[in-house]
Amino acid sequence: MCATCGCGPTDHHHSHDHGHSLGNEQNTGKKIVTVEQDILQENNLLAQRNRGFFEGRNILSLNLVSSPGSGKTTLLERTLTDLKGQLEFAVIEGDQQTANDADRINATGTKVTQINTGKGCHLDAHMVLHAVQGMKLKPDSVLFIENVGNLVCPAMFDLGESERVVVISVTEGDDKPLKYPDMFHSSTLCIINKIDLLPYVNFKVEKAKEYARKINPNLEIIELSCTSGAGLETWYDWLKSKVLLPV
Ligand SMILES: Nc1nc2c(ncn2[C@@H]2O[C@H](COP(=O)(O)OP(=O)(O)O)[C@@H](O)[C@H]2O)c(=O)[nH]1
Ligand SMILES: [Mg+2]
Repeated sequence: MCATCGCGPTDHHHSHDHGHSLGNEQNTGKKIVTVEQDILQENNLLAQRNRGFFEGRNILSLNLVSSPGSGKTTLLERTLTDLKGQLEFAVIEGDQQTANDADRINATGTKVTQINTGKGCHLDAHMVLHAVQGMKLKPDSVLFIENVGNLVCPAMFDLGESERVVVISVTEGDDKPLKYPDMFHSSTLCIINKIDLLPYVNFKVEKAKEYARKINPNLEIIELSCTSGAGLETWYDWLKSKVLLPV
């Protein structure tokens, strides 16, 4: 059990090749600190295993985190379409229910695996390990992992990713970095999406950047719009620069 959100543990050790549906685990409320430490410790070990797998194959793995609806899947659809033939991609989609996002990714012709977390509000390293085992990922490729939409719990769960990318949209309010600091602290890049809507909302880009850098002075920030295409080239340049990094 995640002590922060009460979602289910990864009590899920049998080997299998089906998608995950976790939930209905008991919450007794006893020894909650110990339980959380144990779960995070186990998660961290598996995350290191994932990281070794990715590094050994020079796979750039990006964990996309955000609130629901900030535009993660749309950003992936644009990226996979615009960079088709330039980079090799695969995607893991995380949602509590449905394969809607996997269907959207599949329509771009990209290899995708959907994980359904049931009552769980985040992906964990164990789920990613299983997904990856069935995906036949190519070396020197890019793996996008779209996490469950939630700015809280995914921050605690290392998936073994190379980088964490937090996406916020201008309809969410510019103080999100201050309200959810763990997510911004643990990310390398912050994408501010939906800038086409700036004329209609009370979102101050400079304030959002100031708050984000107050939490994480090293955070890189890219403003873009998946709808208009503004700023996408900067995102693609960032992506390509990461892929070219030596292992
Ligand atoms: N106006 C505008 N809408 C966007 C933009 N990016 C995504 N959306 C819309 O935001 C909604 C949620 O997008 P989605 O990609 O499903 O978000 P996710 O839950 O983070 O994966 C959809 O209706 C998208 O069309 C953008 O740059 N501008
Ligand atoms: Mg999505």
